Amino acid sequence: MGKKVVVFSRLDADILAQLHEQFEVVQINPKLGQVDQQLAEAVSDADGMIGAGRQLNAQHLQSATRLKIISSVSVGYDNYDVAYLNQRKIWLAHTPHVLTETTADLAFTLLMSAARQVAHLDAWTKAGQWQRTVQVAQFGQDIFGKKLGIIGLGNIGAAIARRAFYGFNMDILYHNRRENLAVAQAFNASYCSLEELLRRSDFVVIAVDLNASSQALIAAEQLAMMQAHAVLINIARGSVIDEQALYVALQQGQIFAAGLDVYQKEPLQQSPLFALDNVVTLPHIGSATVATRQKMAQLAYQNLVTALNGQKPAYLVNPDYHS
Ligand code: 8YV
Repeated sequence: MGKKVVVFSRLDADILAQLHEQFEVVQINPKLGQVDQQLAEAVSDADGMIGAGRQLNAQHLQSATRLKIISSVSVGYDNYDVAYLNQRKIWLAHTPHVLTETTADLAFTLLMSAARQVAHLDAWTKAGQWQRTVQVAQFGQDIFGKKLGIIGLGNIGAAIARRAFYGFNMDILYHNRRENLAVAQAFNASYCSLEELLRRSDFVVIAVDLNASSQALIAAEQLAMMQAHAVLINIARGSVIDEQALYVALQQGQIFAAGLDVYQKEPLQQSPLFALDNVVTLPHIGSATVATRQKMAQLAYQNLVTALNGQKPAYLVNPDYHS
C-alpha cells in the first residue's frame, strides 16, 4: 500500500512535486474552510505530515492511525503538543541551522531600525515632514561599542553575538538556561541573571525558545528594569513578551524603542502597537529569504522521506519516540 502525506501549509512547488512522485498527497486548503475537520479527515490514514505555522495538538491528531512523523518547516516547535506526540509515538522533525544566519541578520535589521528610527523616519520623510534640519525627536541611539544583552544564547543567539562582536565592537551579556562557554569565550560574552542583563544592556535581544519557563518572561516588572534609552528586539516568539505591558512601556517612553518580528497572536492585523512611532513591526519574516525558505523546505522534505523510508531523520525534536 502506498504511503500518504498530508501537507498542512503552503509548500515550495519543487518539494510538492517530489512528494507527488512518491506518495499520495493531500493538501489542506484553508480556502475551503473547516480546516480542523479537513485535518482530522486527512490525518486518519496518513503516514506523514509536512508544513508550518499551524497549531497541531490532540484535537487534530487523535484520528491518526498510522502517523509516523510530522515534519515541521521551522526550527521552533511550540505550536505542537510534544508530550502528546511522545505518547502517540509520533516523531516531530524540525529545521535547525539552515535559518540561523538569516534570522540573525533580521535581528540586526530590527536592532538598527529601532535604534535609528528607520521605519518611522522613512514614513515621516515620505509624508513631507522633513521641513528643516532634524531635531532631537528624530535622533536615535548609538549601536557601535554599546552593550548588547542576549536572552537565549543558542544557535541564533550566537550568530547575533558574532555580528555584534566583530561588526559593532559590542560588549555582550547573555542569559541562558545554562552557560554556553564556547560561544561566550569566542565573543567575550558574560553570563548574568536576567535582571542584571535588563538593567545593564543598551540593547536586549530575545532569542529563546518558547516554553513554560519563557512564557511572558518579559512583563511589566522586567520592562521597568530596562534603561530609558534601551531598545528591545524580539525575533523568537511573541508570547515571551507581555505585549500589553510592552505597549505601555513604549507609549510612556519607559524604553526608547522596540523591534518586533513576532506577536502573541499571528497574523497581527490590529494592535495598539500600530499607533506608536517607536516600535518597528515586521510580519514574522525572520527566516523569510528565498534561499533560506528553500533550504528549510528541502530539509523538512528530507526529514519526512527518511522517516517514511524506515530510517531515523537527522533533526528530530523527540528522537526517542517512534512507532
Ligand atoms: C518560520 C520560525 O517561518 O522556524 C521558525 O521557528 O519562526 C520561522 O522560521 C515559521 O515558524 C513557519 O512559518
